[in-house]
Amino acid sequence: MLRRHIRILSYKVLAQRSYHKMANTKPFTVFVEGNIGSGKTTFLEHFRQFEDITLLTEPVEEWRNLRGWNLLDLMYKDPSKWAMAFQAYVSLTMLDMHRRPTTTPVKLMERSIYSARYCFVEHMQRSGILHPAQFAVLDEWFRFIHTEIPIEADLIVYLKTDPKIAYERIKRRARSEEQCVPLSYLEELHKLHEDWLVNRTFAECPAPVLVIDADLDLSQITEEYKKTEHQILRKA
Ligand code: DCM
Ligand code: MG
Repeated sequence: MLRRHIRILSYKVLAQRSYHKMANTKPFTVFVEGNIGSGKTTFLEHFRQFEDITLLTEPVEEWRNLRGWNLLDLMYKDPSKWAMAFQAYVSLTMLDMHRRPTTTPVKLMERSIYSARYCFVEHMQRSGILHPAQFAVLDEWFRFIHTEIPIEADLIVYLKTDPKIAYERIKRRARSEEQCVPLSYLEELHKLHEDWLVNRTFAECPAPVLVIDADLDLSQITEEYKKTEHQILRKA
């Protein structure tokens, strides 16, 4: 009897130990957030030089090719018809990225399920692109994911950009689907990012925020990116 009791106790200790081991191996997770054209991909590329870091770029190619359909293009061409389907698919693909197992101690991820909800879906709701019933479905999905699936972040890097600069960059990079994007859309998205991450007047912020001046051009921005290395790679 006593032996059995001891055995049960030692199983418990082992279970606790392996739980702590798992907890300790959870990567330091960073979301890179910012407007369209704020340089998120360039920021991630800067970190490619380091070992022991997992870089997860936004799954734009999946949005451009779902069984042959370009949802990104459909959404920009006819938002009131396609915004719902597009954002539903964005949520699914982002959730897949959040849950992707990593073996490195640091994980850097372009955007998150949070910015999808608090910036893009929010804009589509406020501007009337989404019918209130469509918005309700997306919001219920978000709430369910948020409460049932742990999506944790340790840091948010916010690439703060003047919408006019973001607009010029979008014109320059010439992604075909985005050529119709007006400056006013970028201004509205900028305001939502600011309210969410800086002013904190809207929605919860899932991690501490590091604000980067992302207006600088490519020759100077590397210096700005370098300033974040310490916090992201957590060197002593
Ligand atoms: N996008 C969107 N809704 C989201 C996430 C992204 O409409 N929840 C769009 C904005 C861009 C494209 O996808 O046109 C890729 O984003 P970026 O270029 O900012 O990485
Ligand atoms: Mg990008």
